Amino acid sequence: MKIVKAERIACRLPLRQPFETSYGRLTEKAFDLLVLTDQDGTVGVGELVAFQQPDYIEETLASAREAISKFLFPLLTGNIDHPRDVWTLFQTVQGNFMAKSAVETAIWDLYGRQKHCSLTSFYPTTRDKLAVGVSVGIQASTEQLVAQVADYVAQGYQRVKIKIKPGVDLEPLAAVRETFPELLLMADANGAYEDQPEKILALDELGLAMIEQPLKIRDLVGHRRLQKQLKTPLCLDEDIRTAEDVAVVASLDSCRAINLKIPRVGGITEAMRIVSACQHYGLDVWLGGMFESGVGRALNLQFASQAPFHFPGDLSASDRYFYDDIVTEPAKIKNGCLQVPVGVGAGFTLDEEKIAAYCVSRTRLLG
Ligand code: OSB
Ligand code: MG
Repeated sequence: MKIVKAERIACRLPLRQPFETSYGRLTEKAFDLLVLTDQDGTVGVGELVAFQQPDYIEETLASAREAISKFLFPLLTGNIDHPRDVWTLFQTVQGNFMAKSAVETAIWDLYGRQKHCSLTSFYPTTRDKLAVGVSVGIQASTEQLVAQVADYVAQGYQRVKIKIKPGVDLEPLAAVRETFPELLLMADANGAYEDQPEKILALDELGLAMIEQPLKIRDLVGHRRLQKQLKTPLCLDEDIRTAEDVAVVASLDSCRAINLKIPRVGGITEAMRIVSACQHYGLDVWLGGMFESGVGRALNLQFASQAPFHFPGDLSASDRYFYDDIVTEPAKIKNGCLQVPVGVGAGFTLDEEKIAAYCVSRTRLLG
């Protein structure tokens, strides 16, 4: 294939509830759809999920847009035989993972549509529905948190992740644990405990499935030290960008699990390398989220249908995040599961009316 046309559709979807983490508060999700067309008129779409602030990782929507138009598109001028080749082409650009992922996943989607098959046909064994979890932001009070968790449990979510920060940790988590003794429960600190790791040790008796990224990015030795003192497995999120990072954290014993997000690692090809590395080193791997719209969610559901993803991911129904979505069939929860989309490519169909309603700007980038 040869990419002859590219358009960026900037969108905003308001969130049903603000999402609070140890580093900030999100009230709407701004994202771009990257629409690529090849010489035969086949279209592929990728989602740029970067946030407006560099508070989760270093990339932003603005930095990723610049990386895409200035550095990544110029690498796509030739013929592309297979989407795997994009990974190789992009090796000359350092970092900029979410930018790379937006382009690479659009090319995978285009490739699947051109071959009239679902991207699941490029993955090893797959499931048709997935047990899913939900990530709950920091709430105003413990009562509100317990009520929120009860609501999600009633909706069928099979695993609950709770955002924590110093001072909003042991008490709310213990209250949830007391109300739901059997719940598959975990916590995510987004790196907030660098100066007080002892507060993480205090969570060790709650029977948590894991604790995600307690210490700051790159403190792999600190994570190793903490893991040694804990029964609860640690999980790394922000720290894992490549399969080589998996080799490092496995060798150090910094964690026992990886939260894999396709955009954080630069796309599907690197995500596959990471799954293989996790299997090689015996680390658990599960699929995380970035408040994706229906486009990124369909891609995530297809990817997470692979056998190694047995632990329910941050793959929630569209209505957990948004009032409305920009695809014709937003993900819905049924018996605690989401269906893996079966359509061609990444399995979504854009809803043009909804895109017109939530689009902020359209920019022709190529052609
Ligand atoms: O740390 O996993 C995280 C959302 C945005 C940025 C970082 C994280 C998250 C989540 C929610 O925890 C994931 C989701 O449900 O999409
Ligand atoms: Mg996380």
